[in-house]
Amino acid sequence: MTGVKDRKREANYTASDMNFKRIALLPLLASALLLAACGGSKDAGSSSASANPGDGRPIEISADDKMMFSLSEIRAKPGEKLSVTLVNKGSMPKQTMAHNWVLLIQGTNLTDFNNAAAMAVSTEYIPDKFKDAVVAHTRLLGPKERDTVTFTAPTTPGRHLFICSFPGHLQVGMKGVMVVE
Ligand SMILES: [Cu+2]
Repeated sequence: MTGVKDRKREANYTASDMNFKRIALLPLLASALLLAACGGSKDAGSSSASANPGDGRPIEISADDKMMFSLSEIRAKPGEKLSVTLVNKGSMPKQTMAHNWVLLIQGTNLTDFNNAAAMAVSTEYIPDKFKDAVVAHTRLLGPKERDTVTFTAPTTPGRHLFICSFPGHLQVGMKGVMVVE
């Protein structure tokens, strides 16, 4: 008699256990589907980036006519090899609205650099005089253009500023920081 009772109890347990599992699995399944969907779009992104390759850790930053970088902070390991891609998603003509991405060494006087950059039209606003202050920079990009620069992150831990050196853009906040740690 007791054996039957125990078996019944056991059956009840497994039934409720299965119900619980089914309920618990639902959100898991949903998130797995979401993950798969995100993974798919990520793959599409990286395959389009491979048209403009770089063998460092890929980092994509976009900018548009609102004069803001999509990333204000990039984290990197000292001396890490990085491939930074800048994408200009804007539509205004290059003469009035172009962007670049310029990473500066620590301690660069931003005002001095930016003033010199504004005069350096023939070198796409990268001033010769401050060449040593530039860790890496992309080309100057007009609408719908993109460029990748591959370089070694600074070996000195700390905060390293990056800017757009097109005249006037730093002043409205087109800058960010690479945190090396
Ligand atoms: Cu800009």
